[in-house]
Amino acid sequence: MVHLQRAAMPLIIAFAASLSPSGQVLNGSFEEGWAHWATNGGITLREESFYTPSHGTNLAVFNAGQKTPSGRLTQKVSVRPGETYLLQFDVGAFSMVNHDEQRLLVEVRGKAPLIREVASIYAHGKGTIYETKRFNFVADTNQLDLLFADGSLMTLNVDLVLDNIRLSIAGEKDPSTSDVIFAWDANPEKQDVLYYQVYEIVSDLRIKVGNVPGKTNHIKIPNVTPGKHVYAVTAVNLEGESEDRQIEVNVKPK
Ligand SMILES: [Ca+2]
Repeated sequence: MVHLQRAAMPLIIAFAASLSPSGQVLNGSFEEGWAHWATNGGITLREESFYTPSHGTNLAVFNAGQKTPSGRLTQKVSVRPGETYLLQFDVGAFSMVNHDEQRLLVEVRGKAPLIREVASIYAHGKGTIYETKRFNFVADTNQLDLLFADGSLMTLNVDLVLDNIRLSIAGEKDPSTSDVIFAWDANPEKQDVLYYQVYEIVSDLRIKVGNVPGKTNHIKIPNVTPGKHVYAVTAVNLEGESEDRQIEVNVKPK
């Protein structure tokens, strides 16, 4: 018989820490495929090809190949109750031929629905176009369901795309980022500018930063990451004419 020397026995023989990172969407850019996501219906994972991702190499594509708009994507996220969060994602439309609308239904559910929105985007007939959408909510429990579902009314020769989903505590800044204030001079001969549209140009993509009214000649772009960024401002007047100017900004690391 083997006598165990009790005093030599460890009190704890196995110790595992299971940390579920709080307030984060995991694999929000789909670089690990569908890891951490549940999917069903007409949704496919695509690599960079004729679709352009807004971040990394992979993206989610809804209703590709003229499928019915049935795709759904869900993830459970741990959060701190009472905290205000910012949900951001890049919703896009892909078409080589039309300017049709694609719609993404966005829900965040805790004990109650915290966000229930339709994110709309129009294709530009020249490939993929994205717009970054931002929604704030206050967590009402410690685990939330995120749901993204295809709500498009048309799917012929147009697809809905989604990339770069991220969650952060609202108002909390990434310390490496800077705010960029970007100003331009209006042409004094042209008083009829209705609004300016500001875009960031990332390779061949235009990602909308915001619109400002025609009387405003500047925009503040918050939380810009270090490195080179190219922005474009388009002035649109009553006659529907538009003019485009581009500028490169080099944000220095802090
Ligand atoms: Ca991606």
